[in-house]
Amino acid sequence: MAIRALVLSDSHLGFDLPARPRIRRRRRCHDFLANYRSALRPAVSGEVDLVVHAGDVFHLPRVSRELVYEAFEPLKRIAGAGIPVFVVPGNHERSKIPHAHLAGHPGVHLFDAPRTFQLTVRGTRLAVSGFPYQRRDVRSRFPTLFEATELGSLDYDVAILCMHHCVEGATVGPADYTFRDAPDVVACADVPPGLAAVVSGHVHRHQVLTTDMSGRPLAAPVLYPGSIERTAFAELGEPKGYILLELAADAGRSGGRVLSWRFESLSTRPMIERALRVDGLGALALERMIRDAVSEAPVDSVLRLRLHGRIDADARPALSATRLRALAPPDMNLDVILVDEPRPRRRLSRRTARRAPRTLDDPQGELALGPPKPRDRYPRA
Ligand SMILES: [Mn+2]
Repeated sequence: MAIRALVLSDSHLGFDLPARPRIRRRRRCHDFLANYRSALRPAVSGEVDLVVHAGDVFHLPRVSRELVYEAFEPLKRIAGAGIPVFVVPGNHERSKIPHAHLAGHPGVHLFDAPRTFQLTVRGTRLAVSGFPYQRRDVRSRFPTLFEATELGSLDYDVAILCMHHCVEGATVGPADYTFRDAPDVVACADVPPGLAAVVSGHVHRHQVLTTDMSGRPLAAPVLYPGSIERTAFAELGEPKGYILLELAADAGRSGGRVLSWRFESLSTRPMIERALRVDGLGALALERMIRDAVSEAPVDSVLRLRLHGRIDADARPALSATRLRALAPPDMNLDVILVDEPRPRRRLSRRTARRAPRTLDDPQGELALGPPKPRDRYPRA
């Protein structure tokens, strides 16, 4: 009988959730929490046999105890109902779940180090292996990390590997950037035999890899559920959701196999990016242009306006955080990028990057928590 797994990743809880907000506006943190709860619904209602969270539970390594409690409360409830939960610490939590004692439950298993958890599900011996995100050189270290899970020395019918890494051939971004042979990318040839599947977070676009770059089949499929909401405009247009997976033992294949998988999509905020030419516009004309763009977007959208051209000094006040806030409906997240300005002054937006300078006429200095600058080469995975 098939084993049913729910796999989600990159919930980025705490995205746009400042500890002490100075300004009241719609925060995107609620979008992430809502989709997190929706993604777990099939587990809460007992439709699956296990749950894997493949990393980046949180958006930042330092989060409040309240948020950790909020994240793990449904996982502990699911585990308490007899459905084991497995969690991979990702790069955003720096390979370690914060306040991990709040995650403590005999049915919630953390990959705090390379290891394998063994259990029997419907008479099938299941091995769930995994390791936390490796910051340095996962490409050369992968074989050693996998060996350290000790899966190779165990008896099992079905095995899966849980991790938080790019695998060669995975794609992201508007230009379909493809991960190839960088030190932070796992080589296809290293995907080991003896597994039904690899499930991974980190890549925010949902995808399933079954072959290497030259079309040869992988030893096991690599499944990415992708992030549960869009963390960046690079994810614009991508469906967001989670994966339901059916696994079974197979006499002819060590580690069993994937019987079926299904991507379940979640509802997301409309995300829109628009380019506007603003050369030589006065304050009034600029404000009208922004107002028109705002009124054409759905009231609950995440809207980014990319302004091209030189902006005159007397038009600049129209771009202040206060003015922009006043223009946007309360449920909209509006962001303005000055494309032709030098970098440090580009982002004058409502969602200001953490270390960015204060916005023009915002005396209190809105310093909302933007996404951290990840060390990863490409993009905010
Ligand atoms: Mn991520």
